[in-house]
Amino acid sequence: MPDPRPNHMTIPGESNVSLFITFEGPEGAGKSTQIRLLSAALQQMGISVVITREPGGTEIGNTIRSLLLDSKYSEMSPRAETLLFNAARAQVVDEVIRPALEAGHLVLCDRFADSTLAYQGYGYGQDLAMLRVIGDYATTGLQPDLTIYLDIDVRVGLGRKRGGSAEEWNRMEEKTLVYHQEVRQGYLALAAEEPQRWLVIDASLPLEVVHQAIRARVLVVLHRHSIIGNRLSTSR
Ligand code: T5A
Repeated sequence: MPDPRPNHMTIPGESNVSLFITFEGPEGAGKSTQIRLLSAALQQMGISVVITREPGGTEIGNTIRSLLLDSKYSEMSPRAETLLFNAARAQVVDEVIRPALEAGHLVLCDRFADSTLAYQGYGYGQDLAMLRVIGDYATTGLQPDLTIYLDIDVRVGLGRKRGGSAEEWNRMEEKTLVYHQEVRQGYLALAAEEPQRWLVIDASLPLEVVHQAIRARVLVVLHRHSIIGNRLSTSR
């Protein structure tokens, strides 16, 4: 079924920010929900936000997304899968993310290159060094300023998705519980390697608690970049 979400969305406001924030997590961790809440808070502060996601974010990316998630392609090789995710990534970097950062927007991206390290690297046991080289080629070296990792027990996350509107699992969701547990452990290892970039949050907590934790950290990053005074703290 075609995905009704737009490729990307711009919320107008002040455009002197140029910050790149990514959201990561196992299935059903609550990334899209938290991106909505954070973008609303940023909008209240008058900050211009561009929201996008992977795989997708562009017409080409969405075409690749439908290949990647189609359960009919159960025989897709991990290398083919890796290259397709990175092809979609290269397109969204060139078409959406870099132009938005150059125009001074704050970019929120639902998954980015760390997803490939977690899912195609830790999940399948593929060589992480090789994946990093391929990822750097796709992103032209673009690194997030902040990565928000929503950590959740994979059974709980998959259960949330099962309880949602999806009638069928997509190809990635169908993989075994063991696979998804490897992905989660991979994320935790990546976060431990770069604690200054990653914010790890217990995503089993209530929505508003998770949102407040994210908001507090984003406020710190905005202050650090001398972007705001105290507008975020007074906006709610
Ligand atoms: N992938 C992706 C790779 O393998 N390699 C890559 O390089 C990339 C980029 C993408 C798939 O591709 C894989 C990862 C994925 O398997 P997708 O459909 O985009 O597929 O899947 P997700 O990215 O996982 O996105 P989802 O929209 O499915 O999950 P979210 O965004 O994490 O969760 P969300 O916000 O939709 O919430 C899910 C449900 O939980 C509830 C929500 O209301 C919703 O019903 N919820 C909560 N309930 C209780 N408490 C909370 N705190 C809650 N937060 C949310």
